[in-house]
Amino acid sequence: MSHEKSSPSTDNALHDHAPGAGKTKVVETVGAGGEPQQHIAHDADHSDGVAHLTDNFGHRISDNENSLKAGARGPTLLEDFILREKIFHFDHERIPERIVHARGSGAHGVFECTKAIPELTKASIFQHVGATCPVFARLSTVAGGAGSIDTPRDVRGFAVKFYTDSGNWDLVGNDIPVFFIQDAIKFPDFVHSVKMEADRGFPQAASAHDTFWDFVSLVPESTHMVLWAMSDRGIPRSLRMMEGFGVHTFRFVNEKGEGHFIKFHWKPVLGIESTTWDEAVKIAGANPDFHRCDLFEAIREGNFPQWDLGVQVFDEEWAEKQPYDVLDATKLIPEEEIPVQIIGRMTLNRNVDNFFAETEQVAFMPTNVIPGIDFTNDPLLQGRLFSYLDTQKSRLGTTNFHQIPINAPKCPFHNFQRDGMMQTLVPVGRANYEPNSLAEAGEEGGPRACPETGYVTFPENGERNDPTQKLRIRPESFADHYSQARMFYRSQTESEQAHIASAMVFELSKVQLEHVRKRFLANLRNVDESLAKRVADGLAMDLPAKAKAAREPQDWGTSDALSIQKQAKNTMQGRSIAILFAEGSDLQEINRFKRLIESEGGTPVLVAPKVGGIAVKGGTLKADGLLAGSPSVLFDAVISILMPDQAAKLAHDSAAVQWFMDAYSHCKTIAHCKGTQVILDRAGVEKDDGVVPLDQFEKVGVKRHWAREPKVRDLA
Ligand code: HDE
Repeated sequence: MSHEKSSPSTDNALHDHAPGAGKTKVVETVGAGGEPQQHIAHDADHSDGVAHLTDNFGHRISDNENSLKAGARGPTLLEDFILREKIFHFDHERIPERIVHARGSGAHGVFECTKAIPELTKASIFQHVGATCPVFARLSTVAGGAGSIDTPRDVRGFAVKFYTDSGNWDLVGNDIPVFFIQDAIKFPDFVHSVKMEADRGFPQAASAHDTFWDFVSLVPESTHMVLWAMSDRGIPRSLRMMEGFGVHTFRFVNEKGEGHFIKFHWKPVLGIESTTWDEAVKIAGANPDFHRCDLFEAIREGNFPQWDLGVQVFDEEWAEKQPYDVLDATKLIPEEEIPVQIIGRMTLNRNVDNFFAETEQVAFMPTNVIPGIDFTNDPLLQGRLFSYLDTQKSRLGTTNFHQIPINAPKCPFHNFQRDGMMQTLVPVGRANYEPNSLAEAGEEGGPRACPETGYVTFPENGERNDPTQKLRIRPESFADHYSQARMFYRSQTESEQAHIASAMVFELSKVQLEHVRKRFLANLRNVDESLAKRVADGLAMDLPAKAKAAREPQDWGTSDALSIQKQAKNTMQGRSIAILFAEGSDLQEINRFKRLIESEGGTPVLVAPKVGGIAVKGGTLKADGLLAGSPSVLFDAVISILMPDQAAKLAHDSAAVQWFMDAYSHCKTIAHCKGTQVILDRAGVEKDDGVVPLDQFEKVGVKRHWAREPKVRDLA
């Protein structure tokens, strides 16, 4: 892709103006013509080596402590433009939060093509192995507001903006491969039902309430996704350990104009990991920003999270033979049927400099596609193609949101769009329309359409369809709402199935409308009778009659790719492991474990009853976290190195006892010295494959010991 010369129509005069002519921090972004541009990020004036505080128009401020008053004790004057500008700007700091996905964390990174696929797509980024482009990813929860907790039971958004040399490509997906509804027209209803209830304004960031379950029980197509949300996928351990999915069927188009259907997948290099529900709830109290901190700190420490991008590729002929419709976003394509081929890798390697400017103002749009990637007729996707552009205008306030650095493409862009609020480009000349012949008079004529390289829509968007009819109907091929939900449930391990049942019991126990619970149970019988029975028993309810299914569900077998536990990785990589110590603990031993964890790519965290510096055998040691403030839910495994007298003391400290009790009941590895036994006894921790002496830690590793679960939780 050639970098064209900047057209006068989009010349950006921003770069040489900055408040106070300051020279503080220079941020490089991309100009309208694709050329790098420098913006001065701070409003400080460094011209004589000192940072001078100024107002937004460059006037130096003499006093930032006192407003201007008529007399020392008199009224504040309206003429105090410094005070008024400061308060005025502050009053308008907030913009409307996203109606969904308001809570999110973002990071910059790079995408690299690892397999060239020109036979499938002409997308520039997939033409050569080793081709790279910058990316920005925003990972989010869906239902809660911007300040809500990171670990509710919820779907997670997985949005990636690829700044390619042929324009921005936004892959705006989720961590679950299917969706609640089939048609965009139901989205406002669905979202209203899951957000806090309209009259009372609660619950925040939770699906465990009447209106959500009322909606999903009335809309059987949501059942498949409800199972995913109630599974451990709904409570991820870390944003770095989630899968991502494009959800819809998209289309690749190659140079010859041939199309292939595709599904996008992101596979985390660290493996998939979730929490238990009890753990998620406790993390919310211990650190409501758990996921945001985890992502930020991992990147700051140089432990860059990575995901492989994969595609499932199939053609229309294959699609026709399936017992479901590939245009139906409530269905997935089992990986056993169409394997996922890995074509690239994303590495997030740079934290944002400013949360608001980047993570808050980033505007994702599924309409951002590049030549070689196209949509399909999925009616959910088609609705999204309108919604995202529209929402940015209300969130960011102007049609010129594409000029905000995080949203601007990093390749040239030229057109005749003009003016609008907050216009920061300064186009020169008269050419603001086309066609024009101004060039013939020696004037700048502006850009022209490019038939050879421009975006061409794939012509056959009428799959199994008669485009001459206007109909408001749901195709018959979308009618099976239960078979894949059944396949999902039956693909889970015993303990994962128990988690789904418990999650449903918990959520439905919060539903006060009895008929809603019954209706959901009646639907659930179509998924799996034993699951429905289990949930009914958990609620002490009788099973209602089975709901009539629009189409009788079928047994479609199982798929291991749907289970987290079946794919679990036993690794310290990216995991954080607590080392508990106290007075007299052996420094050498502590350091040995620290080194081991670090060499395996994990993060050791020292936890002690006091943080400032404790006398240990061999020196003084500071802790990273206070025992009472660092519950074991924050770690993936725990190690305890305590002298018997200190252990005896801690055995009477509920924080210490709870620390081990939780690590045990959350099925984590506990490696401990002999002295610790007295606390373990009080915490009810019994020996098993994961409760081991210190010297076995390396062998056992950092994984969950699910076989322990029936001992610590009623899985009935
Ligand atoms: Fe979204 N969605 N969505 N969505 N969505 C938004 O756009 C919408 C859907 C997803 O980190 C909004 O900028 C409609 C599916 C993510 O900034 C809004 C429909 C999937 C994000 C919107 C859907 C998603 C959003 C709110 C049904 C997975 C966060 C703010 C037709 C494939 C992006 C915004 C970020 C955000 C509309 C369904 C993923 C209102 C109408 C399916 C990851 O435009």
